[in-house]
Amino acid sequence: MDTQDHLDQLVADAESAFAAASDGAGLEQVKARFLGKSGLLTERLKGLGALTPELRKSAGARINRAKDAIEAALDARRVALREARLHARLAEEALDVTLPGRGHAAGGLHPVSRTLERIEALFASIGFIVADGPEIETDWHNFTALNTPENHPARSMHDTFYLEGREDVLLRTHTSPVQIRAMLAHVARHAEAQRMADLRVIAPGRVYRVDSDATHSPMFHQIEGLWVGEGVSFADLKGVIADFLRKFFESEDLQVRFRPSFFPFTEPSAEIDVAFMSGALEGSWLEIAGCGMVHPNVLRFGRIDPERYTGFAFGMGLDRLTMLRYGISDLRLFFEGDLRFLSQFR
Ligand code: 2U9
Repeated sequence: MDTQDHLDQLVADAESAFAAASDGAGLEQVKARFLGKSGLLTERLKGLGALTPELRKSAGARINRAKDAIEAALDARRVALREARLHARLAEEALDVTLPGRGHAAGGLHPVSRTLERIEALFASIGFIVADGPEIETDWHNFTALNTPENHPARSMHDTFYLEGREDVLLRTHTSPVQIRAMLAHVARHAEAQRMADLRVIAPGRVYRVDSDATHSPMFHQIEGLWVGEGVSFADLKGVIADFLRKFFESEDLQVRFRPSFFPFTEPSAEIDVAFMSGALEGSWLEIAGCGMVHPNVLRFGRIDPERYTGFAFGMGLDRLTMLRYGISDLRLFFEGDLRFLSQFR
């Protein structure tokens, strides 16, 4: 039978074979060579059967000690390999927590959006709802329902963008078609009622006209308002507008005047001017909006009885209001996306 030296040699061989294995899969292969079904140690155990009972006992004990030693060496190598893997991963994924942070590029609302939100909030506080509608409109909603005659210059190709090959579909030239849609929806909702509730809407949005220079852009922003109800008068219009403008410009002593004017959709109509009592623009009158009492024909197109109900409407250029509020002199700055300009409004 084997001497102790041979088993020691076997254990030593296993230890160095385990040490040579560089990963888990390799190690399991080496294990099979010693401890597998026909591994070197297993063969020794099988050989015990040929010995006498006394010899078998002591030889068996020695082989089992060798087996324990090999298994311990195997476990130690498994642990060592697992730790090496972990260290390699930690080194690979190391974070340098001392690096300076990237910081946050804080965005902000566009100045025209800020103006829009301010105006919406001011009108919401007196019961107006915000309405919107399509930017591609029908000729009926944009012109006909607004009492604009067939031969009106605004309808010409020089002023209005029509969709290619169509005469009845266009890019809206004002947000007024939104109020036409709002009137029709409002009337439908009150069809059963004895008396129609007041309709108060503001309609902000993009509008389009064939026009382009330092003070005109082919796309610009409007905000229009409409209040229809029983007994709504020009006095209400003046009060609402003057109140709004003083709040918007944060100037209680702002002067407001109404000059007679003409629009197809209102009668009478007026242009609204303001004069500041202090600041860079002090003393000069600036045109700021248009307004008027809704034309009876327009009410009829909205299915509202002009004998019973009256209304006022107004329209303002959002871009122009923004320029005045912030002291901006070139409209094109709004549409260039230059951060040196925009970041001043954060
Ligand atoms: C309905 C009835 C009437 C809206 C109105 C104006 C006068 C007006 C201009 C201001 C500057 C356009 O952007 S601008 O160039 N607007 O002067 N707008 S009354 O009247 C309406 C709207 C809808 C149903």
